[in-house]
Amino acid sequence: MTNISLKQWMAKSLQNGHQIAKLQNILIKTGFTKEEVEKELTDAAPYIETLEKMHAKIFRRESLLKTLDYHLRGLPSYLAIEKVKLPPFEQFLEEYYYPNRFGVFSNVLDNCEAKHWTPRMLLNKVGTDTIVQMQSGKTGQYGVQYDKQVKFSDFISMMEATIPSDYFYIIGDNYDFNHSAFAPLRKEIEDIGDGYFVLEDKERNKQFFFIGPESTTTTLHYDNADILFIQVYGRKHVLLIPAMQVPYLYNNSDKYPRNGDFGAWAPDPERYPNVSHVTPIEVDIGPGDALFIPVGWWHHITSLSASISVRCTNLKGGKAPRKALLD
Ligand SMILES: O=C(O)CCC(=O)C(=O)O
Repeated sequence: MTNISLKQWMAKSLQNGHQIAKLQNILIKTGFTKEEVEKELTDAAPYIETLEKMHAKIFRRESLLKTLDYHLRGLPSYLAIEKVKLPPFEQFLEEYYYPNRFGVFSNVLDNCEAKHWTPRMLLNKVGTDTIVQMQSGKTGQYGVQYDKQVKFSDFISMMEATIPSDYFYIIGDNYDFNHSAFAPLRKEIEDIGDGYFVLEDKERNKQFFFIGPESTTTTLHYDNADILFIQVYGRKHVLLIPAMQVPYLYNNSDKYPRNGDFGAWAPDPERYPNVSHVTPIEVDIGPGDALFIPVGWWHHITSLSASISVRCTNLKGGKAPRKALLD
């Protein structure tokens, strides 16, 4: 049996916990002889044993997450949307950051110049002729293949045309290119009160701009950082799924599920029965609101109008081994 994709399918099935006997039957139905299947399974025995152990380990970890999710549901604050004023930083750490609990905050920009931003106003700050990088023409997930450069004034004119579109969007991943162009904006957003951000050179840059028209969509994913997501202009709809519910998301490969059903958050309950255990939280945010998206929480974000948002990952806080969350 030399077919590599068939071998990969077998490995994946074993990793997902399917029984050898079931694989044997499927292979025989696919046209392999009993002898061929037996030889393959004998040759692969050491690998099969390792995969079975790996499955058992993942199963135990997922059971632990499910148990923690079950316990947390006992706390009314776990899934409740309660919009409050941004608390003093120590309180924020205790009530949101350390317990990995999401939060919706209002009036975060009251002391910031950024509260006055409109797309046209950014032109004066960034420069009309400044070249910026955006995503353009994407057909699925974002990626470098969609990076395009454009004059900032042309970008703003496209935004002002008010045609809902996911065709062009400046996102966090365009940060390397846009870093110096957007530097003048950064100091206008950092004063959100009581020392939330690390402002030393390396860290202060971890503020990423998302600027685009109505209908931009960032499909379901998680990040390996705690995020304070500040909505500066326009409105966005956000769907959030707690980190503890990841065992119900059929995600074995990436921080973005490859499956389109999940990207648009419309999973078919017949194909994905465990999804019924997921309790998504849905919230709209507008100018001056911020969302705390704790590390590992899944999110899906759509703009309901032309929008400017800033993802801040330079929050003060513990230095957890977040690299461990990367697949
Ligand atoms: O606003 C968006 O489109 C996406 C933001 C996001 O997913 C993030 O900051 O991780």
